[in-house]
Amino acid sequence: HSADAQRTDLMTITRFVLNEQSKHPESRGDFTILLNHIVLGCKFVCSSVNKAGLAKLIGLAGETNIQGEEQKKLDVLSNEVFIKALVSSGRTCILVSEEDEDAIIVEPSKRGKLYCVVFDPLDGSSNIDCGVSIGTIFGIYTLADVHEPTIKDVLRPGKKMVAAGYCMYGSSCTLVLSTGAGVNGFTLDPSLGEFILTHPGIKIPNKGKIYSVNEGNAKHWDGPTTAYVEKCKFPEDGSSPKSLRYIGSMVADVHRTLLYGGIFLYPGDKKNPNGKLRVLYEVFPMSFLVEQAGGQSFTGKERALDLIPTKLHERSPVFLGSYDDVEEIKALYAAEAKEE
Ligand code: P6P
Repeated sequence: HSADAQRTDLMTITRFVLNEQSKHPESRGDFTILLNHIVLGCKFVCSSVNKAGLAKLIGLAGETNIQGEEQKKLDVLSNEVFIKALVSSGRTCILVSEEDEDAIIVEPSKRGKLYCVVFDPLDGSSNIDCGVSIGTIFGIYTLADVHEPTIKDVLRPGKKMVAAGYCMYGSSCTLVLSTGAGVNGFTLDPSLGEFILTHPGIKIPNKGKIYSVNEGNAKHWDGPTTAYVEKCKFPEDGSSPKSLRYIGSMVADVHRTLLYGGIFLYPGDKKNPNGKLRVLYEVFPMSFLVEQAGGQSFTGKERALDLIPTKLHERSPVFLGSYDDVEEIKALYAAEAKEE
């Protein structure tokens, strides 16, 4: 009987968010409308990414298609789709995209009073051609009051975000979302065109057996990162070494970390003291999700969500994942700071 109940009681992301909304009687449904437009963008990108391989085969991607139009690169296409979806929601006032140097101030007639959205429309897009999972990452701030939006409305610490999420385009299309009350995962059922709740209440294990870092940068790492990775490989307490899993696509590496536990590191190094990952639309949203799932995220100096960005595309080192694993690397950075 329970299996039948499961099959007929489909919890779609729309129903889920409406249920959340009903807990806030004062809410006018603006967030639900915004989220529905983000979901629409994810569905479109999912279908385009899945066709990309095929498009390449039939000579569409990158060359002129049968109408003689230049086929857009997927990351450019995804960016346009999300900007159009977010603007047409009528609930946004300022957007920041990894693909656009400057913030996008929504024109007044289409401006909503409430939300600022920062996003990477297709993170890891260099992995498309070899079929590695890629994803969209987004974070949402609200404006305190109605005013002419400026980038000051998005240069705020990640802890001020009201929601964050990612959509991973892989063997299945999975959207993981937090609105500040835990983390939930939804999988797209293409036959319904709906995201169905498949991972309710994601909790990251307190300690994991996996570390995830690009070992190819080891030559340039600082002392604490070098010491930590050494401990993962040659533990002194007789425990077994951790496994290394590194996909090189942040959404895939973070999704695995959330579900299986462990630690994901993109440290700074001598070449790039701030590492590679962007604060607003990679570090903040992923840190928000990991904290909501019971883990933590650290920059090498402070809690990642406390960081106050000064530039839209600023980078930061990040160490995120299982609470106890991140504690260990925090202790190594604290010890180094004490010596200085
Ligand atoms: P590296 C993908 O290009 C990306 O922005 C993230 O998705 C990923 O975590 C990182 O860069 C991989 O960087 O230097 O290890 O190839």
